[in-house]
Amino acid sequence: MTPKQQHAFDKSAFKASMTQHLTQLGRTPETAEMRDWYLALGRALAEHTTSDLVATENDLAIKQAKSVNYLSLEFLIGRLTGNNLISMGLYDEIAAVVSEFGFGLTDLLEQERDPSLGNGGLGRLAACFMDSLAAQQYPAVGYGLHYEYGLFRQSFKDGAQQEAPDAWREPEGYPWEVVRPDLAQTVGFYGHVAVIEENGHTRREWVPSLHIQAMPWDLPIVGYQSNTVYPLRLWEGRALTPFALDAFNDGDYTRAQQAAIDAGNLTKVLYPNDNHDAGKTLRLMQQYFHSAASVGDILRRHLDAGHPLAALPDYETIQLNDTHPTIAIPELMRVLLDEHHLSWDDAWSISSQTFAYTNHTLLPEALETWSESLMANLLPRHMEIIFEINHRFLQDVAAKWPGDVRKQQVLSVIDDQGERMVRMANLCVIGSYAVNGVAALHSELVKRDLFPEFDALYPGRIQNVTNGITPRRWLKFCNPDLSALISEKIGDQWPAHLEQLEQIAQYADDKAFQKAFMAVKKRNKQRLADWVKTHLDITLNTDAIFDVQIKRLHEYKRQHLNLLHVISLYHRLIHEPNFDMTPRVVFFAAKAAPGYALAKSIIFAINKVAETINNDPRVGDKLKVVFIPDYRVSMAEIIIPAADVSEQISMAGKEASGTGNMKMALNGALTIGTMDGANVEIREEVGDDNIYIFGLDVEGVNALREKGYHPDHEYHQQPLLKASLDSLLDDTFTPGHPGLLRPVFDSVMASGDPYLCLADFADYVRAHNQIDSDYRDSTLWAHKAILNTALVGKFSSDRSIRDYVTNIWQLKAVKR
Ligand code: 26W
Repeated sequence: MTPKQQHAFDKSAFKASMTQHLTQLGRTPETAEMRDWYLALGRALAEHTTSDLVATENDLAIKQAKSVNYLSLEFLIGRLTGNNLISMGLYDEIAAVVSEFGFGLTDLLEQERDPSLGNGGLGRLAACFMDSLAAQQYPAVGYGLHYEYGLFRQSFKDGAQQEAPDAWREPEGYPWEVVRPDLAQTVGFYGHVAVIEENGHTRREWVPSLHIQAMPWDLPIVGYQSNTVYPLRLWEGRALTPFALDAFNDGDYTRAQQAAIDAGNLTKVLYPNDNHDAGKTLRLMQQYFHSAASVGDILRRHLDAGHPLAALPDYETIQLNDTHPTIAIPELMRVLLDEHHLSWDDAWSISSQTFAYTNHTLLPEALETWSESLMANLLPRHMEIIFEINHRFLQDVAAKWPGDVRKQQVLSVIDDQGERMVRMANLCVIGSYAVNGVAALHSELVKRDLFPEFDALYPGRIQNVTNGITPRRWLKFCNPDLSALISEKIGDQWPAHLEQLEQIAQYADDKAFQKAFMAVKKRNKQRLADWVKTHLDITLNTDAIFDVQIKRLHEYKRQHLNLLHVISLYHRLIHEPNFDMTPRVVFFAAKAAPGYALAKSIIFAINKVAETINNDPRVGDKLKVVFIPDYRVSMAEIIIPAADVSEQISMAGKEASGTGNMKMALNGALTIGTMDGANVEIREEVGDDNIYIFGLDVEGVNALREKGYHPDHEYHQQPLLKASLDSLLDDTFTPGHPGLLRPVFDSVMASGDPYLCLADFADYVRAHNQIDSDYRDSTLWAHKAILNTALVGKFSSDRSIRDYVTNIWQLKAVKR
């Protein structure tokens, strides 16, 4: 079949297929409900993507080409149906089919539960990268875990976060996934290392005492207009039965029993921590399970294609998405040494040319370390291999810096100050041929502050690849009106060539275009306002500035700085008779890790402040505060097109990149932000006049720390700040219950304000005042908003992927 024939759409056959799938659900067109129709649609479409997936997998040209294997514990893919329809070029055809059955396609798409198989930025980035790999046809496989429960569902009870499990697959299963039992792997745990004598040689071999089956589920990553479907292969843990009792010695037996209970739970839940390493055994088990199954599958593909083991780096590269899959390095070494009997040097040469590592955070509490005793118990052979890697590495260090014990201490994989810990980031840098940060500033800080000695030891190894976002989901799909307006002006090739958006800059002062652009924004604001009315019963004024902060709740992201600004506006509205402000709606959406007390306190405080302000008749519709619960990809798709202002206000040096900043700028929002992460590069692209930069930069932060920072000085010197903070202590926002918001107050006072909210407050208020006045000049604002959309083409994840391909992976596109 030629590609054309393959994609020719046969409407009546497709309708028959949908009806057939309804039958399999035990329904008829007469009895079927909306959900059944959605499931039938998904399953009918999945027939096509599955056959394209298998065809892609068996494509000889792909088997002969080099592939990237993207290893990530998180893939935050969002709903697939709408996006896949766009990629398949079938959106309008299917809308017609669905309407003949009596439904609207958008209503049907709303039935899909988000697969929330990630926490935040890192997981969403992995999803954008898979999209861009498929769109540009760079051979790729994504490897992740098939969590039974995705990230918890969030609701609020009296303002406090409640968590509920997210059974995203529902009883009928997820229509897009297909189980691949023929590709199952077996993964070992615990046990001991056997020393085997063989014709004069001794070799070491791991004898695990527990085996767990890794069952792969494939989700289709459909390339935009590319006829290529790559697998996102998610491993599910299953207990292997029957239980091989005789394989255990007495000592291992009970432990293995206990472990078997864990085994059933292995891929039950996604760890909800974002940027915080909790060091739990089950998490290390998940990581090893993921790594071992993925390495096993990569080697199977490589050997099945007929390639020699030694040629692995020519055909496969393995990208480690942060340190979470680091254990894949000693696992590949173990397989090469113990199962294929390669020499250490040969195995190390293969392994160290195969792996590359991306660092996504500098926060010390996020840098993974595992206790050596825990690892030696769970993975005894891997621990030996890690020691050997480290031993050889420290010899190199000693050769480079003779007698420098401090260098050996900081570079060693083992941290032996206190309980001995394995530093996963060090293992990654040593075992990879490339390391990258995710924005220019972040990569510089990785070199300068996190890994200066590694940078000296391996010059050029640490690189930058600035993050990006897929323009298919984050403009074409989520903002159809703006997409149509853009296509009217510059044609419809921009979703695959985002730099073309630059051509709309010439319309930034065109009155008719400004009007159309702002009319689209207004409709998107109305769509969000309708959602808020329906779900939260808050009435919003769409002439107000829609000021948006949507991201995980973390102290370093400073949602509480935003909150202080909100409180200051409220204070002025009440206490300054002449105070006037442009009407504003401040939106928050954020989940807090369930064990992160301060993050939960900040959520509670935002909700209480919102309740008070929204119900105070003196405020009217000048100011509203909306906390949208259960932030997720499908919610972002509604919020982002409606944003006027994008809050990117982390303390400088702490946000590695940010990607929400890119999404909102692309949809015509103006950023208020610090000189942090990718904000720096957004400013470079859109120009100083079209972004609101405030606060201390990295040097300023360091200088202030050096000099000594005293938040109480700010408190006493800035009356508006003081008044705002004091209202957290009295009962302004918690009538009859003063003190409930004290944890937030204490975080910036008694606890020393570690992220310098108070130091940046005054300049933040100044920037917001500028926004307030600029927004009133609707021509000026339209000009700025259009230029944001026009000038952020650099942040397409297609460009990020090309950077990886050229500077790191060395892949060639395979056109199908
Ligand atoms: C071990 C616990 C844990 C879990 C997740 C530690 C660290 C993480 C992630 C690395 C946190 C994360 O998502 N980082 C974000 O990555 C994005 C994609 O590169 C960046 O845009 C964000 O700035 C960064 O915070």
